[in-house]
Parts: sequence; C-alpha cells; structure tokens
Amino acid sequence: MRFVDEAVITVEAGDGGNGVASFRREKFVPFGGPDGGDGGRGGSVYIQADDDTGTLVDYRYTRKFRAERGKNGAGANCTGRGGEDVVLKVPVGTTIVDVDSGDIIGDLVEDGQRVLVAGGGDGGLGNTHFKSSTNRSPRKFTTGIKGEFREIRLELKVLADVGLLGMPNAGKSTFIRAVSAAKPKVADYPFTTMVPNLGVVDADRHRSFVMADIPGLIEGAAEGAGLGIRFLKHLARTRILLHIVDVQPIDGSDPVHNAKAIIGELKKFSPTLAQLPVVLVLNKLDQIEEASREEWCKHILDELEWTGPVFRTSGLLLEGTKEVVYYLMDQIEQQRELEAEDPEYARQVKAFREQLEAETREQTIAAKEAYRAMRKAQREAGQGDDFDDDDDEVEVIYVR
Ligand SMILES: Nc1nc2c(ncn2[C@@H]2O[C@H](COP(=O)(O)OP(=O)(O)OP(=O)(O)O)[C@@H](O)[C@H]2O)c(=O)[nH]1
Ligand SMILES: [Mg+2]
Repeated sequence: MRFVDEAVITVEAGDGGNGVASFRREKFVPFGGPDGGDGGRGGSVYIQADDDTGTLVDYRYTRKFRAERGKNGAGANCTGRGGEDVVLKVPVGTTIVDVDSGDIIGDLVEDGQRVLVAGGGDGGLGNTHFKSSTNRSPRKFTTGIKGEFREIRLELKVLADVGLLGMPNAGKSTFIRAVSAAKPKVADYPFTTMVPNLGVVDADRHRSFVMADIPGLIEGAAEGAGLGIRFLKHLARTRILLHIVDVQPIDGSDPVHNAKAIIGELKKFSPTLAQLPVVLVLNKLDQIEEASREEWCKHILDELEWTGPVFRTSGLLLEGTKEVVYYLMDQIEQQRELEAEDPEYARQVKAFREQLEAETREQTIAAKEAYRAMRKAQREAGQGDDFDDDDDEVEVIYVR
C-alpha cells in the first residue's frame, strides 16, 4: 500500500430538488386546490475518521466527490426523496483545511468522528406553500438551493505519544521492533524507512503508548537533503521525542556532530517542536568494548553539554530498552494526569499544540514549494527525471 499524507480534493453537495406546482384532480371536486410537494434535500458530503484507513492514497486517484441531488417534489403533496449523503473515510489524525480561506474545518482525532464539509441544498417549495386567501390556486413554486462546493486539503499527521528522531541507520526501526509489535524493515543502509510507522508499546499489561518511527534526518534536511523535512510534521502531535544516536556509526562519522546536526535541523524546522522534551538514547553500545563504553558515553554527553534524560541501549540485543519504555510510560502518564487535573496546565498544553500545528503546517507547505521549485529548475536545466513528485510511490506499514 502507498502512504500518502496530503491530498487536495473537491467536494460538492447535491442541489435541492425543485418544488412543484400541481393541483388536486379528483372526481366530483371541480376546483381542486394546490398540492405540489417540496423538493428533497440534496445529499451532503461528510468526512469521517476511520481506524481501518491508514493513508490518504485513495484521494490521489479520485479527487472529486459529489453527493446526489434531491428529487423534485410531486403532486398529491409528495416531497421529493432526499439525495444520498457521501461519507469519505480518512485515517485518524487527519486535519481538514478549506483551501480558499485557509480555515481549519475539522480535526479528526478519534475513530468515527465526522465533520460536514459540504451541506446539501434545501429542496424548493411546492405551490401549496403559496396558497393564501387572495390566491387559492397559486402557480408559484421555488427551485432547489444549490449544494455547497468546496476545495479542501486533507493533511494527515500520525498520532503518537513518542516520536523517534535520528540519523538514518541510527537504529530507530530496530528500536521500535524491540519495544513493540511493529515490524518495519531494518537494513544496514540509510533511508530504509521511507514512511512513518506506528507501534503500540506495552509497558505492562494495562499501560501502553504509541511510538512513531519516521524516516531519518540528515544535515541540510531543511534545504532538501535526504528525504528533507517532509516527515518531521509527524512529530508535531507527540509529547516526547526520543533521539537515537548511534555511538559508533559505520560511516565513521562523529556521533557528537550527528546529534548536534539533528537538533539543529529540528530547530530550523520548528523552534516550537524543538521545545518538546527530548530523551537521548546512546544506541548500539554493543559495538563498543565494555571497558571503554562509559568513557565514550561520557565524552559524547560532555561534548553535547547534555543535561537531560539519557539512556544507554542496544536495540539489537534488547539491552536497556525496557528501561526506556518504563521511563517514557511514566512521563506520559504524569503528563496525562496533569492535563486532567490542572486546567491551567491543560490550557498551556493546548496553546502550545496549536502553535506547533500552525508552525509545522507553514513549514511543510513552504518546504514543498521550495522542493517543487528546485525540481522545476532541475528539469528546465535538463537534469533530474520526469518523475511526478506528487506521486512518489512508497510503501506503508501501519501497525496500531
Ligand atoms: N550492533 C548493532 N547494530 C544495530 C543496533 N540497532 C540497529 N542496528 C543495525 O543498524 C542498521 C540500521 O538499523 P535501522 O533500525 O534500520 O536504522 P534506522 O534508524 O531505522 O535507519 P533508517 O530507516 O534508514 O533511517 C541495521 O543493520 C541494524 O541491524 C544495535 O543496537 N547494535
Ligand atoms: Mg528505519
């Protein structure tokens, strides 16, 4: 399956059916009164979050959606049948934005949550409505109202409590495999992971949280290097970032330099996102001889001037990973409790999230435009391929 996290579609509700002018025709009733029924209401278009939908890929193929028109009214005071509604299913975590105004129409964060995006037009009135003491046989009726039309952008951001952050090959996917049932591909080359993957991490039987594995970041990502920053927005709805650092990269690069580069890219992408709590994980410790491990870790931490939480792990050998899980679970529970108990804290969190959403949306759109401009320039210079950037094919593994 392909993973698509953005799509622009048009939605058009059904027009209302027309009212009708009709008169009663009955045996032995010489002057039958008006009996023209109303038109039916046009069908509406709704968008609904659905746990079984993991991507917006369908909206890349079909981009226009129309609901049915209401039927016209008929004689004998028959109201026309209403048009059928259209319900479009999207993944949980989809935000719906009106393209013209830029307004957010809805943010679907729960399975089954639904929002109206285009309202069906009301049916017209039949001539019965226009009967009066002075006009007993009105010929007047009204036509149905047009259904609403809108161009909307669907934006998917995965919903997770913890987001993995790190260089390609740092061991992010191995880590999520170690702590959850998610089984993203692991390989010894960079950019193995091309799309976000989610895994449910069970701390124990009744306590769990969701972790998101996203593609690796490299220095210069903000300028489009590697896969760029298009996936960073998927960290915007997490509470905690888990920064995985390979203590002995196979390419001989310096872990300190790498870690600084990641933090730098994060800040460049969104200063607000960079304010999320970061937990550092010094990973692949099995690569270093036991005797010099601690010294090497201390060197890295000193160089980074790291004062935050830190763990030492081997994702491959499942060493130290449980401790990380317990720590994260405790932090998440504390945050959840505070939010439930302290309205002031909850208000601050909400304001912070709103700012984060706005900032990541802006950045993602700007990055996309810059990328398009770069590709266009490349093509015009006869470089690059004719590949349609909107249709890049990627595989998704979506475990929740
Ligand atoms: N020795 C050792 N190797 C590891 C460890 N964790 C991951 N690896 C290896 O490092 C390589 C990269 O691991 P991945 O989990 O695919 O890394 P990633 O961060 O998801 O990489 P991208 O998806 O490319 O960004 C693989 O060959 C893994 O087997 C570890 O703790 N110790
Ligand atoms: Mg990976």
